[in-house]
Amino acid sequence: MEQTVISARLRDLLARARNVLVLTGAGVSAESGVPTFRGGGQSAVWKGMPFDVISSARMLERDLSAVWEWFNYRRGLLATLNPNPAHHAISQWQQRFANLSLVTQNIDGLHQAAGSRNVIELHGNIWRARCFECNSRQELPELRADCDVPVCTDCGGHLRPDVVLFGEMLPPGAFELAAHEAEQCELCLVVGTSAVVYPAASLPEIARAAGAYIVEVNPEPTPLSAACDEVLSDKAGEVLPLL
Ligand code: BV8
Repeated sequence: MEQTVISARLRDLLARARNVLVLTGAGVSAESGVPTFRGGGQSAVWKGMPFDVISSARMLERDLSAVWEWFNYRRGLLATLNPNPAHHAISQWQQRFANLSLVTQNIDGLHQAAGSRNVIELHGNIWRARCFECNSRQELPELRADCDVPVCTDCGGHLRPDVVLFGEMLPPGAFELAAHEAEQCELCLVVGTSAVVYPAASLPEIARAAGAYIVEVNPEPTPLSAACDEVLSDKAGEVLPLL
């Protein structure tokens, strides 16, 4: 495989930039063994259901225990996996840039496991649950074989995964903060996302409109590629440590 070419412009920006925004998707965790989503297109990901059906607000209303079974399965898988060189490279950038904003669509917690702090989790976190009644958040243990619905230790109400499902609003303030950082950044790195889920996919567009240099890291082209200043079409775990 020929070495990924990093342009002189990007090298210079990496040397001078103060405000850097990194947006990540499932692809940054692929080399850790976390399955990506669209790799499967609209095909079924769980018991004959496409991803944006089982992970939807409608499914939560219709069959909460099925949603828990799906997230228990994924937590069981994630419990055996570790951050990869892409996660570690990004966590080191916190010391490198004056203001590094890390915005992720991932719910796997691998950025934090690699040492990244103040991660803006646009779509929540699989290791937490939230109470329907009192809205309190609770940390979740690794493995729950059963699929019945856990109850809130504060009020006894039913808990739900503390993730953003399709058709649900993002956590209050999360997107607004990310959009603000996108407007301020000089360099925006978009790593491992198919850039089709909104409003997350609008962040690079906001950064670009504000004059930032947009770099995509993805072995496959995406709807965003044509709008990028530079595309590093390779695996994040191989490219990010080179930057
Ligand atoms: C909302 C948590 C307001 C749950 C997730 C505008 C236009 C069209 C549709 C909409 C729109 N606005 C809203 C919508 C609807 C919807 C949406 O965007 N639908 C899509 C399908 C078109 N958005 C919503 O519902 C959002 N909410 O808008 O609320 C509202 C409310 C009420 C009514 C109306 C509006 C909420 C969206 C969040 C849903 N929750 N996750 C869970 O995980 O189960 S989304 C989930 O899917 C992820 O978080 C992520 O966002 C997305 C998956 O995308 P990626 O992460 O990019 O992963 P993917 O597999 O697709 O791609 C991986 C990429 O990595 C590939 O390109 C591959 O080539 C690359 N790759 C692979 N290996 C590597 C690699 N790259 C680098 N290195 C490697 N080694």
